[in-house]
Amino acid sequence: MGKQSDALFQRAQELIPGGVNSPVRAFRGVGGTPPFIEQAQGSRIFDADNLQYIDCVGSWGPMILGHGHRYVVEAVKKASTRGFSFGAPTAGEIELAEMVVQAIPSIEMLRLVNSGTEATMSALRLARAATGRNKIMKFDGGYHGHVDSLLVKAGSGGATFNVPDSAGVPAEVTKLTISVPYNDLEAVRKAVDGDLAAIIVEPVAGNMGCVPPAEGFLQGLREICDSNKSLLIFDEVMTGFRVAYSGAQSLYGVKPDITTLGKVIGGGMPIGAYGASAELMKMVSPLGPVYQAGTLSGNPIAVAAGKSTLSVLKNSSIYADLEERSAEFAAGVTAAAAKHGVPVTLNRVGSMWTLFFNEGPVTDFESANKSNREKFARFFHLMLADGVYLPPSQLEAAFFSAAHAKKDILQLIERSDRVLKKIAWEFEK
Ligand code: HOZ
Repeated sequence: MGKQSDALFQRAQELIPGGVNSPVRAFRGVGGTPPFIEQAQGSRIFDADNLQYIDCVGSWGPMILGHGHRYVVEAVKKASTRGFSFGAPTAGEIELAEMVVQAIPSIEMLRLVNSGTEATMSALRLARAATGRNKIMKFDGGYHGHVDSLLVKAGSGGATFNVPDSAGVPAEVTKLTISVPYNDLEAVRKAVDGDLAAIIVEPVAGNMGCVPPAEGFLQGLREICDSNKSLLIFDEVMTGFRVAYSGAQSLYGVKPDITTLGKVIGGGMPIGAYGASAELMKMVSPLGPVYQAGTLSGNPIAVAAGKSTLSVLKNSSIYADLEERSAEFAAGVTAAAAKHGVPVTLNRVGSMWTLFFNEGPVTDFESANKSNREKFARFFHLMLADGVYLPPSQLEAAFFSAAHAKKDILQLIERSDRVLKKIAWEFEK
């Protein structure tokens, strides 16, 4: 990287594990030194050496409007002049809750928390309390934050660094977690039993790279949960207000019992939420016996960023535009790969996508892991050198924003074409 980033990374490694506050950022999935980011605007990020990149990470999902959207910046400025945190209720929390409830019919009530991890952890607690059961089912390569009981065959960083089951989690906890292959209803049916409280699923997997649900998969999960009297939890931290305003549940027409949210609903500020029917949510303290709390929950600045982001997204043509541009990108890159004879699979749902370096189809963790990681790393670094910032792991999703103009997409296709030509020359001859 540039001199400044290199120096900062050296300093950071003395003080912070791996020099980063979230493992994948350390670039260990691709090698090399991460650029230290100084600022961002629209579709671009700028590092400490003033190098500019087209940003395809978007802070891992939240920045659907692009960086520094005028309206969101104004809302945050205004909120911050009123106070950073009160630890007391505010009108903004009701307004954000109303926006979520209006957008997502399966949610009648919700609780705001500070991260996706808190949201999924709380959703599991609620599901266990509501059913009086103990077991949880998840999917191989599915990642729902660093909740103890969900770090079993987990995707994202764990899978990137080959530690899908974290140390420090008691076996007594993980023995209550069943993990089966994504998109495999037969495996789900075989593993279900009378002690299963809930199935938690990313309705579009985003932490083994982007892997869409097979036709009928989510409907099948709904039916299995209904007949087994288990709850269905959609982890929409990534997909909520991303693949559609009303989330993946509206896109695929399946209603979960509990939904977790994060990322976009905070517009880039730390936030999370879990929501469900009023009947279920009334089990949460102080109304019911499920305890969950947080000093910074409903933080007024995060709420202001979230509200302004959702109000720009609502009734806009943003989702149609994102679909059009993302489809153009996918077609351009796939054509370039075919032209140069590089086998790839580009998985995409709306503005969420991953380029895998194998023939595919990529439908689950096993097929995602068949991607040639060496080629991915080379692709990543050549793109980075050409001013494109991609997720530094094969097992993560990339994101476009409303600020990615047609011009950006054309540049991305052109740069991918150039890079794929080199990859073909280096690997395929
Ligand atoms: N595990 C996160 C995305 N799946 C990455 C978070 C981060 O590094 O910011």
